[in-house]
Amino acid sequence: MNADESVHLEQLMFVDDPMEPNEPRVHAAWLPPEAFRSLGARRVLVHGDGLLVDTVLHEVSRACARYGGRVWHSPSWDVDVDLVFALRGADELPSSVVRAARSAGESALAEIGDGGSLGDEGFLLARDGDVTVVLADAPAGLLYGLFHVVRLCAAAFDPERPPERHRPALHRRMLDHWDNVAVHPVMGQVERGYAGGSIFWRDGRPCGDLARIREYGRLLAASGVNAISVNNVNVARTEALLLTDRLGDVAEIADVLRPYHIRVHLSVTFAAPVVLGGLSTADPLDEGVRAWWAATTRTVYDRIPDFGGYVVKADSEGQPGPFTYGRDHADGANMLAEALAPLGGVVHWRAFVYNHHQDWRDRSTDRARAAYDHFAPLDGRFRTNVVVQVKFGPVDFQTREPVSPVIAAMPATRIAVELQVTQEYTGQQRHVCHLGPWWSEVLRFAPWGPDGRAVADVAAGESGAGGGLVAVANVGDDLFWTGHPLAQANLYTFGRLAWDPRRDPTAVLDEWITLTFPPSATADPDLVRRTLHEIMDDSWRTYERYTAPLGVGFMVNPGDHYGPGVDGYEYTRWGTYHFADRDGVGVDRTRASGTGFTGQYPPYWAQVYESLETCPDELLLFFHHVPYGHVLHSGSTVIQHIYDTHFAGVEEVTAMRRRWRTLNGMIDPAVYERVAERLDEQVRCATEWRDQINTYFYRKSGMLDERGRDIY
Ligand code: GCV
Repeated sequence: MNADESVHLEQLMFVDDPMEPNEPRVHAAWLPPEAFRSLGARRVLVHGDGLLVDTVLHEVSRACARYGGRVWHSPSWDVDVDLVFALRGADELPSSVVRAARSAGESALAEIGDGGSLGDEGFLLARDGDVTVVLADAPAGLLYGLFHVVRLCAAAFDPERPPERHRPALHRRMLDHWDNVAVHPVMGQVERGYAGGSIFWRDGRPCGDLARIREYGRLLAASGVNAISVNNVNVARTEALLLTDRLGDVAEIADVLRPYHIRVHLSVTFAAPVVLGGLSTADPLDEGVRAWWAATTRTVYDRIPDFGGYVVKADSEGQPGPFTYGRDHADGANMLAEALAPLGGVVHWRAFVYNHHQDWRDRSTDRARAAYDHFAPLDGRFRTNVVVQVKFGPVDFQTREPVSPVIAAMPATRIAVELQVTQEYTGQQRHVCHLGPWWSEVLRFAPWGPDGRAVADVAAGESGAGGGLVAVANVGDDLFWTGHPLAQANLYTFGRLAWDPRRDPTAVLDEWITLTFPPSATADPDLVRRTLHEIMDDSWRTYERYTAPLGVGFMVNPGDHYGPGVDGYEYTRWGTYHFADRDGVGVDRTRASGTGFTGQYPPYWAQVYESLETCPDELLLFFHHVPYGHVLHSGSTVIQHIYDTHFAGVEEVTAMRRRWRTLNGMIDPAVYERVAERLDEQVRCATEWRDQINTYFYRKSGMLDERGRDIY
């Protein structure tokens, strides 16, 4: 590639206009200007009013200014157009094209059936002769319809395109930022953040780059996300003040994100009445405490009328909570819910509660049991604006875990399922690990057995009243947002699966590839697409192959959770053990002889997991302690499986790096270099995992690799 081509590629991939001229530019991620080419070359009519319609208008105008199209906003004369965005309730216009477009939209909706409702966020896309029509009941639907047109590119204008209606399966599609306002002495600016500092906070103050926050909102809206919480669930002194003295800082973020239909939530400390209000107690049943929360919450809504609500981590890993006052989680959550209810807010109360002061000698305590033991008995006691937010697995965002039994245990409670986009345990954005297939597996899992409802159905709830899907965010102030440019795909995929959990994650990845690496911006689009799929499609399973085997989990370095530390947590208080000895490995969680965790599942899975005959290989060591010679359903022994997968994992990573190198000169050089550098680290780290895991189990078991490969 010559220098001119390189400059050209760079211009196509980076955003310049929304950024302050003196700020470092930021990667455009899945919204490069080029992705708007097809839309921007059209004649577009936008009909409707309001903040979000203005956003649509602004986006379309910007695209048209760049690519030669034209835009009209509710014109009172007839115009020839290719594309109409119209709100169903907007005033009639003396424009035949709008009338025709609307009536075509209405007939298409009638054809689709189901009362023709598009809801608060849905939209219809239909063709009317030569015109593409996007119709919505509410402005948010038009915004989502706009990004759908962007994703479709030329296909949005295909005369043969049948009408389609889109409505999100889940009402709340939320990202939790574990961003600290003040730099934490151990966790830094962003807890478990792998992409530089925070985009919201820097050294105790707002970071002030509102243009960047706006750009973030834009990206999130294009993926389908509609809510964020702006600070860490571990709330320290400075962060606590966001609720009161520093509410203005939160309001500023809310103002910037509002045009992209993103509601802001806040993590609060349960001890706020004491630490901020000067009360002597935070007892949820105390009248003074309730009055304090009610008054404080009213002040929040005075300043941020569309405020989403509170996120709370209570009685967990040292955070304060109702236990101090002899109350339970329902008492605590309901008190906050009571303050939020009249104002339309919700409290996301996290179920990540366990004893982090365990004694490893005590084999009867099982961290996996904890969330269920704490929360299942409380089902039916939570107010309707409480959302119990449950990590998808019973332990802690591992590369492989069973689905948390809490999800099926609280039919009378609104449940949100929590995923982790930030790659705390999945390579920390130094490794390629595309999580879409893993999340898809979790969301499709049917906790009551194959014919029952899926996890996604629980999160959606009856008539959409569920708690939704939440994930810990992975962005920072890094040039590429996510440190590893390919980790952007995880953020995008989260939003798209939250919108429609049934989507094929590979198709979502393909969509991300098309947007992020527009075919027109590369000399060989097929090579780019194919190579990215080859590298990313199976990368989560590759990561699993070279790390902790067969669902046993952890085995990471304590503290930073990066790289192998097979016995790192084995004798600690955190309750994450593998119990490997000379004869075997794994955690006996059966009812027959172990901790009884299998009994927390509805009968179908309780039975499947209980029995060695039926327990799936990939979760074997999560549920059972077995000898190294135990034969898996795959036909391999446990020990040979460990050796084989670890050698295979490193080979796959080496192949990823080789494949990536074929893209040199095909894509933006900055992206190329960043990924290349991270793949070198991935090869190094995967090799370290392979050698430590294989050597550890060889030394424990004394059993040779049947293929005689190097083990130390
Ligand atoms: C925000 C894990 C992480 C912690 C995190 C916690 C949580 O334990 O290591 O950093 O704290 O999960 O989800 O609250």
